[in-house]
Formats: sequence, structure tokens, C-alpha cells
Amino acid sequence: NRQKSCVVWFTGLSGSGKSTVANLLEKKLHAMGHRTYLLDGDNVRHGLNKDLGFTDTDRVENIRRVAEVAKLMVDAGLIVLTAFISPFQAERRMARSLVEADEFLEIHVDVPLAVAEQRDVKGLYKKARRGELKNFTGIDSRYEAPEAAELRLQTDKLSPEESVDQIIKLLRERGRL
Ligand code: GGZ
Repeated sequence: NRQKSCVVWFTGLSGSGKSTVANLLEKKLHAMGHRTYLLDGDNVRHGLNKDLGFTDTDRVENIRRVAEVAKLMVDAGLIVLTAFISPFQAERRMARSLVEADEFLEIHVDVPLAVAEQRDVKGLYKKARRGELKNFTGIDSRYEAPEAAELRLQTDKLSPEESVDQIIKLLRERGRL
């Protein structure tokens, strides 16, 4: 089970399915005997980044710190999964630049805004539409779709299992597993 460490960087709207796919991917990788760490809002925005909100400036800093932590974890030999909206092209490019070219896989979890808004698991889109939540991605804060992601997953057409299978296939093709 000699794994080569890397970053699997998920990007997509709130409600696109990043966390669902990342959590299932982590479960499968564990079952295969790989050592991973999943960075997401739950373990980063409540701790390391609890001083940050959702202005453009704060999102840039959020992603900068996540990218630096991901790099450290790659140095430690882990397969690092990150699940943040990471809405801006420039910060995703920066995150990529911190590791070797073949160590960064960008996964665009892509659903139409209407689908994410329809799901609205936490009712945040509704709040944003009512103006009770400012700077909400897709409503009054921009999302720059990736131009050259290694993989695009349309989670309104794929099951979580199918999405994970595609990522594992890609990791194998790229010699990471
Ligand atoms: C977007 C927000 C906002 C605003 C709170 N805009 O669906 P969720 O709830 O569980 O995931 C979203 C999460 C986004 O945090 P990230 O750290 O991934 O964002 S970024 O990469 O842009 O820094 C959402 C919740 O936080 N949330 N307010 N205004 N999402």
C-alpha cells in the first residue's frame, strides 16, 4: 500500500455535494488502507479560521490558510481532501502552486445554482434571497468556475458512489494510488 501523497481539492457551490463526496471518498480510501485527512468548514472554520467570515478578503485568507495546511499534510505523507467552496480562480491556482504539479487534483463539483438552491439543506439560500444573509455565493458573491479542473462531477446526474469511483479511477491513472 505505498501511497503517494496529494491534494484532492474540491470546489463548488454551497449544496453542490462537496462534503458528501469527500466524506465517502475518505471512507473508501481508508478501507483501501490509505492515510488521509479531510479539511472542511467543520474542522477549519470553527478552529484555525474562526476569525474569518465570508467577505472576499476573508475567503481569500480562508483558502490561503487551507492551502498552506494542505501542503504541510502532503509533506507528512497524507492524501489530503479539501472541501471548501473556494470560489476564486486565483486562490485555487495558488493552492495548486504550493505542491508538485502531479500532486494536485482539482475536482469541480458542478451543479446548476438552481439545483443547489432547490436542495437548500440548511435553508441558507432562502435566507440569502431574503437578504438576511449577505455575501452568499451564487446570490451576491461570485463563484468562478474552474477552467481546467482535472475532473468535473455533475452530482445531479451521478450518485455519490459514482462520483467517488471516478475520483479513485483518476487517482489510479495519475499514479497516486
Ligand atoms: C457561502 C456560506 C456563507 C456565505 C455561511 N456564502 O453549505 P454549507 O454552508 O455547509 O457550506 C457553506 C460554507 C462555506 O464555507 P467555505 O469555507 O467553504 O467558503 S469559502 O471557500 O468561500 O471560504 C455554507 C456556509 O459556509 N456559509 N455563510 N455567505 N457559504
